[in-house]
Amino acid sequence: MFLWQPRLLLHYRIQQQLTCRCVHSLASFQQVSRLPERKWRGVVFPFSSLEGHLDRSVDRGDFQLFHPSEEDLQRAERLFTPSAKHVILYTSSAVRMDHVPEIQQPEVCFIGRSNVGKSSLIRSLFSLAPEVEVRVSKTPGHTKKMNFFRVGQAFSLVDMPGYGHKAPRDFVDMVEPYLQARENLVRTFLLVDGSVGPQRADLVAVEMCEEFGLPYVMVMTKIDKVRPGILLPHLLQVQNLIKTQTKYCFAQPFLVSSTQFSGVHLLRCFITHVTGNLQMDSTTS
Ligand SMILES: Nc1nc2c(ncn2[C@@H]2O[C@H](COP(=O)(O)OP(=O)(O)O)[C@@H](O)[C@H]2O)c(=O)[nH]1
Ligand SMILES: [Mg+2]
Repeated sequence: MFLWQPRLLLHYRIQQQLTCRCVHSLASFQQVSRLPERKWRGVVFPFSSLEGHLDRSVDRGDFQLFHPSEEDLQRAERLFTPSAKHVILYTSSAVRMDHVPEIQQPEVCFIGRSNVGKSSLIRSLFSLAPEVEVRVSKTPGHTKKMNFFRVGQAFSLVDMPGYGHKAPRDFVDMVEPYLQARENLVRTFLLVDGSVGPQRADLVAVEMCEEFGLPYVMVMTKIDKVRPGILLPHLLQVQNLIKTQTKYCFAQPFLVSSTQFSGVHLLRCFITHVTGNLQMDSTTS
């Protein structure tokens, strides 16, 4: 019996490694705020790391419209932290509007080209609840269903099938009717790959949001993949697009990296705010 114990221990450790869904050290604002000031500001407000590379003539105002305090960020984080009374979970998937769950709470949804990083971003938003199952695929067009998540009684969140490569029908059949008919939808997040900039399919999505008159926000993903010299022109392209061709888009494009957690805390706070769970005095949305 004694002889078997080390093996049992090893077996237990391997099992633990297989089942352990550890929380990343940058996942929580509370942890990040312990970093040196410049570093945590760079993680929480990614624009602050880019600002120095911008020409002086560029107006910085639009990039910092939503600028919550540390206290707001902390309050928002509580909503993304599960407890016995505040359960965060994947609830269901739907392929048609008549399969969509009836929900009273405000809802936000994430749309964008296949592979832009929708599921990864949702997984990092929910990283403080690692038991929430968000599937991230290696193959483009994997998310062919609308996947619904519930954050306690506060709001629900939807991961949408991607448009573009291999998935145009899913988009027309599911996403468009959803966007037009969903009454509790308070904000749509349109994701654009920050490492490649806006593509033709993204412009079509912008036109669609405008046609439907949806309040939406543009989010640039994968900002860790490229250096500022490449990312900045893409950001300015998006800003110009918002300024010149949109009426319903929030003026500030958000920047995120799901792998580095950059911009994720800020986005949590914005979602908390637009779903009516965080009152703020000094910000426009
Ligand atoms: N470097 C980097 N890769 C990312 C990031 N977000 C997503 N990816 C990768 O991009 C691919 C597509 O991501 P996924 O979330 O499945 O995209 P979706 O099809 O829009 O849901 C995956 O291989 C991810 O690992 C990011 O912020 N940084
Ligand atoms: Mg996906």
